[in-house]
Amino acid sequence: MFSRILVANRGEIAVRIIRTCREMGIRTVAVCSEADRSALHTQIADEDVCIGPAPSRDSYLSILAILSAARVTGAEAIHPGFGFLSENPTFARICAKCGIALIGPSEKAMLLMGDKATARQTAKAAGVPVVPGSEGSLANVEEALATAEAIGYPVLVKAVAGGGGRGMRVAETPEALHSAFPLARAEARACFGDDRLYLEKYLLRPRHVEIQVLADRHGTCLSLGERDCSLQRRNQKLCEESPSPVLDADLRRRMGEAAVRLCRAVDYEGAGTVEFLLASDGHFYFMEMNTRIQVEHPVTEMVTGLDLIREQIRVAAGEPLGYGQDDVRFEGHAIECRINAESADRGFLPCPGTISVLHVPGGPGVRVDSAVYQGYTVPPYYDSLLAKLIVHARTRPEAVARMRRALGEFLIKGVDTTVEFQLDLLRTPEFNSGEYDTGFVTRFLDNRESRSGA
Ligand code: MV4
Repeated sequence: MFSRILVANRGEIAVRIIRTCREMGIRTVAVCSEADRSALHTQIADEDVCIGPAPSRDSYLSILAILSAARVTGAEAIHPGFGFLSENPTFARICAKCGIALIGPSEKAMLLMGDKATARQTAKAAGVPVVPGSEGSLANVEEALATAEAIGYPVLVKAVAGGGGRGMRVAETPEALHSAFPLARAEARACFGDDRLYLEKYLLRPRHVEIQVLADRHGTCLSLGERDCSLQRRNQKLCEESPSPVLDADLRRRMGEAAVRLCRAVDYEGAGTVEFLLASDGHFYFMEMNTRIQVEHPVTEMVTGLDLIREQIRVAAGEPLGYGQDDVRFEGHAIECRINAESADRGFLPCPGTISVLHVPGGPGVRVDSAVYQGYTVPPYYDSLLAKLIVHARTRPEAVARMRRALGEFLIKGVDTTVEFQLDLLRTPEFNSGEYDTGFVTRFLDNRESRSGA
């Protein structure tokens, strides 16, 4: 097992990783930017190295600075968390060359899944259902029009280098596709430096249901069940839950088996997430795979009783998982609400500043993953996630009641937060019945604005 791990991240996920390392008796090295010298992750790690100025590109995204920090502190492994370098195949390759273990999948798996057109083809070849669409990337607008003609409108143009919804365009007609194609291409080139596009049939009001997978290098690959992440605003997840209110045991098994087939096809190692779109008729389709630990992983931890960071570290050190699919048991219901430093009534504008008062909820079945403390100043340079509030209870209605109670206890002063907005979402009939889809939050917000006369 590793004796020292460098955590190449900041905020709540860095704190989350350091906590597990401490329980495993592994020493931790935090890296921080000049803006994060008083951040919690910097303070609680065994050692810390300042790796550069506040902007991410000069610190948390600097491969050279991070590998230098690992070298000088003698770290044998790096945990990348999520975002930043976590899905960067170049970083994976350089870590391997330097003899430093990257806690995550291989460069090859990152390359195959990072290219969304290749990921689609790999899924299809592995017998995983994909949305009807193009084979690989589209050479030109004529090929897009021919593909759309074959599968029928509406269609969705997506960037091969995209993911998470960036650079997508819907077209209802050939005329619309004709004008959307060059716009999407320019956008993809500007955003990702890669203008390749692919096309899918646009599904109406699907749910976003993702499968957590875990694989070791000894041939064990397991599904840890699903998370329903349909409550999103502009591709930002707001609230996630497991189990999904709409999956039965049979659908769960079939989606889990499909996710495991894809992972086996790319020799996947570690924790990963296979995202599916679930149509209202019960058909599910592969969307993309995330080759990292995800923000919402605690939801799966609560229902399975596993520590996913611990499992990631064990697998990266070469240990076998030591249990099989039948040993994975799901208990109760878990919900996560993301609390951001944002003004919900100003279009979710980020709201950095100093937290003057902080009271964190507690009590039975309540977990808070956060890196803030009273007196902490939220810097303007990074994303605005302040805390993840996770509850676990025996049934969904009990979990919802527990989340309401816990949100009501949360006291954060000095910055605007999304606590009240989350309470409003939890009061809707759609959330309470579990009958919501990926369009629900936008419809809810549109209604709300028209009511308030905005
Ligand atoms: C789709 C779709 C409908 N049909 N693809 C948005 C995030 C990105 N990962 C893919 N997304 C979508 N892809 C097809 N063929 C609808 C969405 C979508 C969505 C997906 C998940 C969660 C929220 C969403 C909100 C709007 C659109």
